[in-house]
Amino acid sequence: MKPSQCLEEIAAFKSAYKKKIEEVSGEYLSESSVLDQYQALAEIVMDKIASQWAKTRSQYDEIPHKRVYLFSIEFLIGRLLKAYVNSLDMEYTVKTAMAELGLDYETILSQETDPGLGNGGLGRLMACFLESSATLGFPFHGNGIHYKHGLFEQKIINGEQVEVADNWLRHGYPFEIRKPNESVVVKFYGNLHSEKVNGVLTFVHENYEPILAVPYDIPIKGYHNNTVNSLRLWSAEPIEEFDLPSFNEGQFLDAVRHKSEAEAITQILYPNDNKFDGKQLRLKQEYFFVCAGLKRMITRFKRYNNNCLDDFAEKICIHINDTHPALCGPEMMRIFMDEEGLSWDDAWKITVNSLTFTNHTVLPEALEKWPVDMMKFLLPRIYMIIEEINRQFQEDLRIKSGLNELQISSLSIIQDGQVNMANLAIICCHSVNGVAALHSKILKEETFNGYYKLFPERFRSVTNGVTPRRFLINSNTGLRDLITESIGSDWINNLYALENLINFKDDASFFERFNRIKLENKIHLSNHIKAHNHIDVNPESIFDIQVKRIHEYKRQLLNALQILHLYNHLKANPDLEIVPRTFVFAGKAAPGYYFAKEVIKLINAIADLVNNDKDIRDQIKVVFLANFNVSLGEIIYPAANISEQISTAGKEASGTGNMKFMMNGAVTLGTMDGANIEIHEAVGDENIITFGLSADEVSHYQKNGGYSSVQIYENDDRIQKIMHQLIDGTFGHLANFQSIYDSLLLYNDTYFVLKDFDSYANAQDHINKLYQDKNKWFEMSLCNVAYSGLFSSDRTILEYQQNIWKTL
Ligand code: GP0
Repeated sequence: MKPSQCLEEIAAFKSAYKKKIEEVSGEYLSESSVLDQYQALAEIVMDKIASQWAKTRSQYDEIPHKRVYLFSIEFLIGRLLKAYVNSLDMEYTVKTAMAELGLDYETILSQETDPGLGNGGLGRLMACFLESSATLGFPFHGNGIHYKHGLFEQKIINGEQVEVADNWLRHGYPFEIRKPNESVVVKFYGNLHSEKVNGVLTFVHENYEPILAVPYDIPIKGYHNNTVNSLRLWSAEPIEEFDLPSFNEGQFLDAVRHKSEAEAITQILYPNDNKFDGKQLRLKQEYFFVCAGLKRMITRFKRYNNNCLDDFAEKICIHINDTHPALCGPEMMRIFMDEEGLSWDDAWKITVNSLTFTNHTVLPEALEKWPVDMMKFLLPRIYMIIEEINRQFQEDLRIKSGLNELQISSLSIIQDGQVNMANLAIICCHSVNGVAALHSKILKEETFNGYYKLFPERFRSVTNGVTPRRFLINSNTGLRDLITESIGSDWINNLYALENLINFKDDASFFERFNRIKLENKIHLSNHIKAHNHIDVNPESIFDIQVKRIHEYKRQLLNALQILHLYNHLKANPDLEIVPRTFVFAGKAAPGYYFAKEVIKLINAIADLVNNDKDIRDQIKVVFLANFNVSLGEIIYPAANISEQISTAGKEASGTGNMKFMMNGAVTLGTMDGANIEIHEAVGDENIITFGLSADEVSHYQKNGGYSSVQIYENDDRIQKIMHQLIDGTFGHLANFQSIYDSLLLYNDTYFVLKDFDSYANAQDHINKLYQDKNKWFEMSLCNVAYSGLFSSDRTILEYQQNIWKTL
């Protein structure tokens, strides 16, 4: 753009913005609040997006590419305003205009709520998929739930997690459009009766409870292109505001009850990560968005395909994100048979040929199993179809597989009075994939081995990825500009081009700038820490960071115990000099997860001990940042030197935080688990620090009754000392970590914390040495950025397109 054009654009923006402020607030700019200023900017941006949105929709309709619908119970989209501005290529205009108007752009952006419509990795991955697909210009739409309250807000009070209800819709949400005319009725409970219609046995659902599903659409804008896809979130409402008959009878409370029971379905996101919690309301949520999403999509498909469903599976792919939307299988069967009049066999062909499924965990406690009685009561027709799918599947096995009855029943969808949702998903989908190479291997060899032997061709692997637009380009502008100045801008749409950065590994001025950018990002995080935790940290220290959900298998405990040991070591050796370290933690624990909450408490107790001990001379600092969410992540990832990825091997399906850190130049300290293995392969042994048991070793111990943690304890003074400190009043007479002590020694340390302790402590020691060599560390950090190309979700989406959705 010519400078004169640029000036014109800025002037035009300024006058449009001033006008918009008046529209949204009825005040002049000078009188407006920051919230008004945010609202006005959001509306201007939405106006720009709306026209591209309409255009994308009509182009998709004209040229009917195969489209993919992604069903997920979580979409953790993060704040959108900055992402929209940058994807519209308006960053310069908006920033300059704001500055000229005397406004602070960052403050305006911070007015936006961060919608917490997901728990962690799984929901965030879906948001990355949406962004990458739009950037690739590919028709891909999300279907999920419009939770009134997203994931709780975490406060840390007296060192403990306190949950506060989230209210992301408090000031309204400018990026969604309610579409009441596209509402759908979803039916729960009731009973079935069968009748012959034209000689065909049909099932009629009676006495059900109807609930209205109302969609809200959020635009998903591609980066620097004209594609705008949609994320459709369904909200539950009563069919009529008040149940008139009861109202007229004067039973006011009954009438209101109906309304609140309907709305309850989409009131709140269940706050569990990697854990199944079999509440009936959750099952209602699962069916609710599956039914509404499919119904709308099939209606639309018929409209554009002369009412004919024949080539549905050639034109549509429905992707099931984990098993939460696995009722897509039976629900499609129901719609095709009961509403569209197809035969079982025709309906089944279309169903299986259009459905694909991703598994995200092998933890047994996370696998969904619904009690048959609950499902039958809530969804009588769906349960009946599941029974029939299962009957036919088993019948088929008897004829074709040569398996015995015991083997056949081990593959049943219904077992011990429960519906096994993973089994349902595998049987209803033509593709099943894991999210990293090791994870997919475990699925084939262990978790789903029986099915793998039956349908080897269904099983695939696609390693996760993250969008570089959100996690590097928009959140680490210093590094972004340095990269673009060094290698041009191709990398933004082809992350593999980052490899060209290797040419700068001996370039002194690049070295200097690269380090300065990291330091600036660390200062930025230090300011956040100061403002929120009132702790002074040294930006020159090593920033060693573990941010993710708090979970035993992720082993925040291992990190905490190692810090306690390091503290003991410094106390015992008062003259010892180490490279100063700042250990940063953040992450939420499920409200009912006692142990995880104890770990948070322990981390904060260690922080108090260490940060306030003069003997430590500020050589180490420990910080627990409250309320980890996407926005906080955007401040944290660019500031990290060390990325802690220390799960018990075999337990973390992939991890995606590991990729976000890597892109920003942090060096992984990790176990050989999930995508860490692929990061290791990409950067080479030199540029990652690995430690601990392998997945095979863990699995070997597990099959042989575990290992003896007591034996390790008895032979290691360091471990004896820290174990005692958990219960001897070190953290004050009120803080006693008996449950942690017991889990490690009495209950034999299920997650191999003590087993890996020595190897982890050595790795930490090694880092202390490595970091002192500034050139070496720079090279390691640079290699991590340079080889992060593989971990772009653009690559992930292309693989799904090629191998799974067959849309290329
Ligand atoms: C997996 F089963 N994940 C689940 C779940 O309930 N929640 C969730 O976030 C995560 C995995 O733990 C993961 O390893 C993975 O990368 C992510 O799903 C996306 O595949 C954490 O990063």
